[in-house]
Amino acid sequence: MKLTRTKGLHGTISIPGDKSISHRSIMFGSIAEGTTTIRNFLMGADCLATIDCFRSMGIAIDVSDEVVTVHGKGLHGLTKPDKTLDVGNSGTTTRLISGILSGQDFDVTLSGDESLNSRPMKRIMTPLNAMGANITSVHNNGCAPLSIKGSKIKAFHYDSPVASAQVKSAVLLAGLYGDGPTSVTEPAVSRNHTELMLQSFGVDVRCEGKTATVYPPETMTGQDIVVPGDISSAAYFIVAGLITPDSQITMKHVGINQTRDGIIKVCQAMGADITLSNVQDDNGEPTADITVKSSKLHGTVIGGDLIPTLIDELPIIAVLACFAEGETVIKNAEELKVKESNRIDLMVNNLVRMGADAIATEDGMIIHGGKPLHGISINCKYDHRIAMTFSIAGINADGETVIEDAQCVDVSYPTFYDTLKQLAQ
Ligand code: SPQ
Repeated sequence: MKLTRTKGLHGTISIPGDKSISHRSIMFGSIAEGTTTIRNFLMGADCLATIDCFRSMGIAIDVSDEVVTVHGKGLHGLTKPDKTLDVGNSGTTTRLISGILSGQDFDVTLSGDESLNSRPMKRIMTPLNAMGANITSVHNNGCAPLSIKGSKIKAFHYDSPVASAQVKSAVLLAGLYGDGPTSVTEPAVSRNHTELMLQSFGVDVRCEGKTATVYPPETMTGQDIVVPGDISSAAYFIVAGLITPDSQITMKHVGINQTRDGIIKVCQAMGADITLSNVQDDNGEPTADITVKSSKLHGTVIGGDLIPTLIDELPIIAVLACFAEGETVIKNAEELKVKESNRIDLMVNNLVRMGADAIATEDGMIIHGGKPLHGISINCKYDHRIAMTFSIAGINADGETVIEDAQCVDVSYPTFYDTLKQLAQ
């Protein structure tokens, strides 16, 4: 994909469904009784991997343009797949499904692509095995492929060392099969879609401060779900609208759950012209239309409890910082190193190649904004968020930017380049 400077971005767009919520809707629909319908489901490669995994375990899932229908078979209705489950590039699929598979009465192996199979899995193996699960790393390196032998699950409390929704969700989902309540306390609250959606499926889930507790249900009941637009996908156009001169973009029906809305707070702190309207609620998930206009921005400090609320947006926030006056510091974000790529290194190295004043730190980066960027050719290590981030940088840089592996945007935003083109017309 080749990108050059764009004059201005204008228009109103809808944003594809939230990836985190789409995954969970398939998983919970599969282990609920009856039918779950899902509208605005994200047809990205990661969520399609989740569908394939549950189909391999005997769940009928109908996919049409308008609606995905999951014919759930209840908490104990999954059947042993006849092959290794292929989780593709998706950390969410791997970690959440491991929680569910821990409590089944069959054994399974799961594996993904090269990037997925190098991401840390001990963070879920440790608490799940402490609950009675039997999960081993096939190559004994703490990574997938994972072998999971179905086991009896005990009630458990986990003090998680990391603010991670995937760790929290893995433990809570195994807890559905426990012999008593299971709780997780996090250092900072991570996204709470698992808690909210389990509640809507009829499960007793209680949240107090940084602790979430699940009480094992007798059954779960299929639901009708409307997936909000993904704020992590909207983030590229939020930033594009703010840094591209002469722009105004409205994004309809975007999820603004307060465990995900850190990017809005950061934009406000940097002086952005960003407004929210038409605030609504879908199954406990708040949504709004977000409008941004080209803005004069200044640097800020991003760290602490804010980090889990914008962890996936930090690459595009780094680009925002390049167009802000003064210094932006991103700290407490060491989790960026264990995503689809090492997002600290990949961001800083390539921003510097484009002419930015950016340095990597142990737990984040420091950027001094205001230096003009120039186009380069970038290998994004097949990380969808890096590809979209440098595309937005590319339309605000001199010369030509080439995204070598641009197709990786299919993981979370297959129509990203069409939408960018539409806004630039
Ligand atoms: O699913 P995957 O590959 O881990 O995707 C990412 C992403 O950028 O899309 C992370 F690389 O999102 C995670 C997110 O970082 C999705 C997620 C979830 O749905 O529970 C939670 C976050 O990860 P974590 O480890 O902080 O819980």
